[in-house]
Amino acid sequence: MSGLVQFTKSKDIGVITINNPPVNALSPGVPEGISEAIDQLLKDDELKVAVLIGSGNTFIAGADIKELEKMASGKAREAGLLPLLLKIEDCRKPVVAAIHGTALGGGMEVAMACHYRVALHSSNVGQPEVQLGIIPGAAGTQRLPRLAGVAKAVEMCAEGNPITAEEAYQLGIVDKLIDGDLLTGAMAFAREIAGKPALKTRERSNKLGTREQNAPIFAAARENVRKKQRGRIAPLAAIDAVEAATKVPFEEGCQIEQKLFIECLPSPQAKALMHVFFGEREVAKIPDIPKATPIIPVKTAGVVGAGTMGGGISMVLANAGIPVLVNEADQAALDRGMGNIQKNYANSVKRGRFTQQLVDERLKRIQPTLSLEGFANVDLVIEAVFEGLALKKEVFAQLDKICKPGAILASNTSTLSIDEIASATHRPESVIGTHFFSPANVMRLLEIVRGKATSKEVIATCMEFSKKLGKVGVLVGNCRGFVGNRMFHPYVRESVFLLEEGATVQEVDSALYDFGMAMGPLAVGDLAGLDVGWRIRKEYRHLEKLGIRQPFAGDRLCEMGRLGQKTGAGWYKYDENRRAIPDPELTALVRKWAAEAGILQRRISREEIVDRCLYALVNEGARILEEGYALRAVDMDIIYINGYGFPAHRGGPMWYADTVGLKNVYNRVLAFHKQHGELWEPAPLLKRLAEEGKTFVDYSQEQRAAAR
Ligand code: T1G
Ligand code: NAD
Repeated sequence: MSGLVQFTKSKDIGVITINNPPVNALSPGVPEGISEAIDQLLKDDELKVAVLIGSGNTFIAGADIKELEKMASGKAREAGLLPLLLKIEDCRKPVVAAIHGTALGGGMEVAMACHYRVALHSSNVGQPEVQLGIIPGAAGTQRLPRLAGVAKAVEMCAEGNPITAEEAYQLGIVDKLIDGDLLTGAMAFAREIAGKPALKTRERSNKLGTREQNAPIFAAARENVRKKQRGRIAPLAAIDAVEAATKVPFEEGCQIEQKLFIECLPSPQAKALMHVFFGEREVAKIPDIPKATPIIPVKTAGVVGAGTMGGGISMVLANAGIPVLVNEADQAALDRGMGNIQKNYANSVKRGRFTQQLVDERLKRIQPTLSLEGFANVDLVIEAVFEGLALKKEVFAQLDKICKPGAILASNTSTLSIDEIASATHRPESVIGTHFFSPANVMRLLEIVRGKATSKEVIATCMEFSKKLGKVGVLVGNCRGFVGNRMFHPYVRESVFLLEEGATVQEVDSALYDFGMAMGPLAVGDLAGLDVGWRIRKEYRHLEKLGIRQPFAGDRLCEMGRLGQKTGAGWYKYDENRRAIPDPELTALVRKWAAEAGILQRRISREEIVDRCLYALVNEGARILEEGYALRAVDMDIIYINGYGFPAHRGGPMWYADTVGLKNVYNRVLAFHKQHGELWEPAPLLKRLAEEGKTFVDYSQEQRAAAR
């Protein structure tokens, strides 16, 4: 038997152990090993029953996604798991799946083909395939409704979120919850059921419901997918497959599932989502920072400034169990900040997200203070005062005097230089940027900004800490706007140019919304406040080259007091519930301004809107990548998906450009360059890769190889 699966005997129980670290994925050799173990179980007359268990931290986390990627691009073929699962299910000696960690995807499917399932309380089970752009491929959509009932099976297969062992037990997926040692508990259970007939999941039908009962369940599930997973194909395919389980016999249902699985696997969405899966893990790897780099323990924290961001950041810390001191400039601001935090938590209780007790515990961890004295003992400080260099330097100089040696001093600045801020201290090695996104307690992205003196320990700690906070930390270099906002700037610029050239607000926003963005760029501007960009533009106006077109309509809006949602009007008008209302008068006004400025008005296609906005972003991305401010193209993809509402099923902006073909992107950029001038100067890296027929992924791989 391969080293990936071991078969041992313990009196009359055969123990099949999967040993394929780190997550016991069903890589080549594992299914074969299980199959051989079943043969041995059947051959050996002493054995009455078997336990199937995973070694290490988990049961089976599913198919090997690296293999799926190869299959998706036609580089590998696999027989599939279905024959193995039938073999397990048809085995006349019962097989008990013993679950700890996670039983996901193919792992869940193996467990459901076993005759019984026992699980540790701490474990989770699920069919997460849709999150990879595919559907269960080994009868998960057929066996799960037979165990869990149709409604829950549809939800699990279409949304992909795992459930706890506790819930799985309530639903009948798991037969027994185990306290203490899993193998001991599983063997005791196996002995209890040893003489009994082996139950076959595929022969159960009492939970499959009637057509009348099921029709509204499927209709609601489809509607839900259209709303919450806009543009994705796999969730709808998963629903079709579960529906088949309720209408046709098991074997036929499996064929329908296979057909849908094979359609999803090579789809651009599946390739993009698998890229995102590995990308989210890759961003944690920093080439010059070894895994063994010491981590600074962060047990307590301080936040300076309790405004929009400081308040949200304090909640993020408290939610992760860290006691936080929150400092403000004066009592009124402190009361306002604490009031907002309390209001936010109260809303989560109202919406049923948290219990009152949980919120009380969290609130207790947030201590308001007007003095920085208490900051002498904290391990980490996050500064979130107004965006102004002089003020930030003053705050850091104070922190330098007060904080203990080794404390991490972080700034939430979105535009200022971390090196400049660090220069106000005598310990620039302890200074770093932690750029949270608004609302900080909701958005998953954390840009971690490395200054030129920031120590490896401080970087490693912040990367690790981001996970504890439930964020995806992406390390970026210290350039203006860092990575996310630097790319966002030309994207927004083009959206305003398009208005000035004759597109309407809705045309611009709906083209990008339909592409898959969570919101159109103009609606985002209204949400964030148009004055943010206005102020930055005014501050940096002296750096603008003369004779180069700049968008002006946004600034005019600000001059009129239309700052966005907060003033009831920006690009849109807003009703008292902050619902956006199109404003034809504004369109007319922009057209008038444009005519006065001599800008030709024309009809603009949706395709041009998408290309102008996204290729401006990608062109800047190519510059950032070549300058080394982002480590890899995929880092920018992860930034955009988690911080800017870019659709994950398109893989992020750089991956999207790769899929369009860099030659095509480059040609379009060249055409815009000709038409619109200097701002569209193609990035040298984009030009080079286009000419060499390569992708951004190729470039990142070459960079990695060269660094070795
Ligand atoms: N295949 C290959 N590699 C995997 C993997 C998998 N299924 N799961 C994890 N890894 C790698 C991961 O890239 C990382 O590598 C390391 O393991 C640790 O992961 C037939 C078609 C299990 C909850 O979608 O959700 O079954 O970065 O950092 O936080 O119907 O990994 O160290 O080199 O995430 O402890 C369905 C995906 C597949 C589960 C563990 N299964 N995995 O989380 O560690 S499709 C999934 C996870 C399928 C069938 C179908 C999580 C985890 P490296 P990690 P973690
Ligand atoms: P804000 O105006 O809402 O809050 C700033 C707070 O800092 C105010 O409550 C103010 O009273 C307080 N403050 C000012 N001086 C202080 C001092 N000396 N000591 C203690 N407190 C002081 O601003 P914000 O939107 O929370 O932004 C804070 C920082 O986060 C800025 O650097 C900003 O660029 C950055 N940022 C903002 C966003 C966003 O969307 N708002 C997103 C990412 C980053």
